[in-house]
Amino acid sequence: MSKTIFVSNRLPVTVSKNESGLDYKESIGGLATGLKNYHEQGDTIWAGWPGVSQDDLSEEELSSIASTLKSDYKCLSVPLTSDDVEEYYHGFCNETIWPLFHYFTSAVEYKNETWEAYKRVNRKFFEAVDPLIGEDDTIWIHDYQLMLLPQMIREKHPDVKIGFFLHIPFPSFEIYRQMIWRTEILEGLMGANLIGFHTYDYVRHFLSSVRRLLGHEHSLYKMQLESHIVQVDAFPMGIDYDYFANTPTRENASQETLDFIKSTKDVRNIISVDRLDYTKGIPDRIKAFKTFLANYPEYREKVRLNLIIAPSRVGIEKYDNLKREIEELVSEVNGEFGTFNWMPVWFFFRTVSQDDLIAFYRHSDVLLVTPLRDGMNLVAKEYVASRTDYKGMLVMSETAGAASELGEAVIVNTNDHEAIAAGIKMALEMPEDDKMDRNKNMHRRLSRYNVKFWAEEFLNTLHGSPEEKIHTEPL
Ligand code: GDG
Repeated sequence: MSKTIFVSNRLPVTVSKNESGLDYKESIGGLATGLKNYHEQGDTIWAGWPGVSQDDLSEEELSSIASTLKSDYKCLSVPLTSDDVEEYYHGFCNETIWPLFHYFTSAVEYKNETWEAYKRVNRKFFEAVDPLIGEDDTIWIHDYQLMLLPQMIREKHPDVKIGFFLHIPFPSFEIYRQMIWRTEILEGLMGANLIGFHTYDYVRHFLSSVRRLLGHEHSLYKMQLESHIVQVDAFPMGIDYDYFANTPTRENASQETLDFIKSTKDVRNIISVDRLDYTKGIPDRIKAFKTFLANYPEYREKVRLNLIIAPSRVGIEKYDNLKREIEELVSEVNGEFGTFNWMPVWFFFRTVSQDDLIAFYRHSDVLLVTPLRDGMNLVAKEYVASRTDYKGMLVMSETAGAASELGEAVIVNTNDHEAIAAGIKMALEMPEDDKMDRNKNMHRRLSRYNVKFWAEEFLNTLHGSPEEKIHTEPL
């Protein structure tokens, strides 16, 4: 019987080791929640690194993790050493690919050792997955950590269906060509039968790099190679709309969050939610809020910015410096504009539960999402879906993938603080019926193109089924 194998760097469950033993927790993030239902119901196996280095574990712990993941979660553990994590994940993935693909070219580091580690770890994933592969199986590989894996699998299993989805932007050719190992990476990806991106811009950029670096022309998004046909297309990832729209706030949110919400009901609330990352544009967002308070003094004491930032890539210098920069900017705004009765910016450096997040979304008049670059940005979609009263308004930068789907939001240039300030004002003052109309349109789209639709559309296209994707946008 055929099965589907998902492969991603991290699993939908994260293992950690503490004094009382091994702990298993659901992973946070769009991919984990997105494919969860599929994985729970279908004939699937999910392969990935469980989140704890193998050198921190005894032989017994390693085999206990492998068997628990297999029996309780249908997952295959791909063990990585702390050197792998350091050189491949922190190194090549996060110091080379991540900044380059998000257009932060001056932050990119090119090191032969980390490239070697990237190849080595992609091979480890191959060796872990290889014994599972049957000739009728489908393999769906996710994201920038595993771009060499499709070709490794293709060489050994020429007839299996291999899909690849990139969750981050694919940059324009002028940016991508700066990558030293640009050809090897493209060749790795071209082992897939289907390569998916969030937007048509990324599809175009990818096809242009393939044409200029590998010489393959496409016809209607398809390229005929000697061994197989590669199809490339846009599959904008959706969210679990029903969950965000229908979860009752009061039953599931924590008392602390409900008390917080009660205490802020007399001011207009602006919220922003991100992982700590320099691509998310957090310093510019705080500066823009400062401009808002300077330009529109009538809003002082009447509005507050709740900045929720989830810790990410802790211990890495760039990220620690970013946190300090944010702290300084927050104190600067609070020092300059705060009064004895009012603090303009509230900064929370922690993760909150998904139900608390929904409570925050529902309570906020505006969600401010201003990434410098973002593959999609699911937070924007979750906010709109959670506000089933249609009374919130999204202010979003044009450089988030989600901006091409949520055109009814207030769209701004993230570098233009004056424009963001004016956008906040516009969102706060938008007439109710205008806001309702815009939100209803966005709700219709989000409920139809939800995460289930996304996964099914990708897999149907990969299988070349009758529901195969029909192009709606020209290249
Ligand atoms: C990558 C791409 C693309 C955040 N803080 C908390 C929390 N979250 C959840 C959000 C959302 C997810 O994490 C973040 O997703 P994003 O899409 O905003 O961003 P990335 O993590 O950078 O994801 C991105 C995505 O992949 C999917 O393809 O959209 O462009 O960079 O679901 O709700 N969840 C909880 N507590 C938090 O504190 N529970």
